Amino acid sequence: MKKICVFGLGYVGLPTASMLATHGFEVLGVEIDENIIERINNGNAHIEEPGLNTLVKAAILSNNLKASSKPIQADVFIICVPTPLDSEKKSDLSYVKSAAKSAIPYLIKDNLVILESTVPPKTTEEVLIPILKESGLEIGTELFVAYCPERVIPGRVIVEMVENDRIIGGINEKSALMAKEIYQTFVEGNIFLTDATTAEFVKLIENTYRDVNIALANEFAKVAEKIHINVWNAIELANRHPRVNILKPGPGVGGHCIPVDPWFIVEKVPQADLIKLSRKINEGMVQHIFDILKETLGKEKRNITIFGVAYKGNVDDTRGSPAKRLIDLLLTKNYDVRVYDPLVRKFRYELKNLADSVKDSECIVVLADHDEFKKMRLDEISEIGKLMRKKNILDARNCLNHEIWKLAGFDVRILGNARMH
Ligand code: SAJ
Repeated sequence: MKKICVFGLGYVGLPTASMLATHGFEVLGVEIDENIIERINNGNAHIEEPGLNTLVKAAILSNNLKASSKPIQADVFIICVPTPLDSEKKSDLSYVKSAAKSAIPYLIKDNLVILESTVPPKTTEEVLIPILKESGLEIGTELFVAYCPERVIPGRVIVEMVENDRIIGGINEKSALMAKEIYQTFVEGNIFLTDATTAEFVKLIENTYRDVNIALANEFAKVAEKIHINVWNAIELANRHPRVNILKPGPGVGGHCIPVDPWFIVEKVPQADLIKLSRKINEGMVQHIFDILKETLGKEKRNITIFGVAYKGNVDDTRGSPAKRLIDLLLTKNYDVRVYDPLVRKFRYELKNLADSVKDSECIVVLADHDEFKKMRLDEISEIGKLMRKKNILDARNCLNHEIWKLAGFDVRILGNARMH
């Protein structure tokens, strides 16, 4: 049975290690956090993801998955560690470098090293390979290297890890073919082979494409407010065109990928102006939401309630959430802010229950389109209204049933719909 060593047991590494361990490989997951190591060895996932806990349990019970702080000799080494942005919007590759360095003593002839982490173009060639050369093995003939990005969407990781097409970039054809042999044991989508730099670039342009199109939707929303139309109706009608798919305006772009990946292109090619401008537009939506609030409530000290601090609807993840920056801004401008999110368990600001979050509030701002908000009934909304000092609501996701909020006596405002503010 082939042995695989997976560096990083996070959002990508843990599902990948567990999937491989239940598809014929003996897998060792290398993790720096001792608590995570212990939880996984007890068969428990530390990440909320549908189906992941079952997969981890099966992998552990099969004895083909173990978590540890140290690597072992193996046939394949897969690096799935985080690549965050630093304060200058540059990629922090320190985790990739330390994972590669920790593998050096264990590398032997005919090993394969696969990088999955999202990285700037040319990282495999210019950063990873120079480190791997310290093994003394001849790259491309004795040691094989590939880049294989994931494209799973949080909330559907297990399904998409199997169903999505996969791109594999080898530093040579043999490396790509060796990597394909590993992924085709569980990937039911098509597997496409290319070179490492192209594969790195493919991952970045997928997410950058999304960021630029979200920026376009946000720009349409701001234009619509100026010309007094409802951007949501306009987008719905425009998307009836067979070749148009305009995305949704919102309070900004969160998550640990979309707001990050475009900067990896700009880092390599600073002339990428449209990519930079799109980031600026998306980051600027927090200020735009604040401006609508200020215009609605006036400047004096006001009580605001935030509904939803997750980075998007129906997830419990707050990484990169625009809610953090809006709350920071409101607090610096002397607003009182209370936060309610039915899914989020930990957040930098105190999370209140529903009643306490709206008590004496003058405006609710919906930032995440959780189903719970969409399904609120008239009687619940009326109860909320009774607790508030003023019945205003700003729907930055256009996700509510506005008619029943108006029935309950609320002034309803919607991002991108000037008629509603
Ligand atoms: N958003 C909008 N308007 C939209 C779509 C999204 O404002 O029309 C916002 C969301 O509210 C959220 C942010 O953008 O704050 C990102 O959400 P998302 O659903 O677009 O992306 P993620 O981060 O959950 O997952 C993305 C996916 N990439 C693409 O759809 C191209 C996923 O396939 C990637 O694997 C993932 O990034 C990743 O890990 O790279």
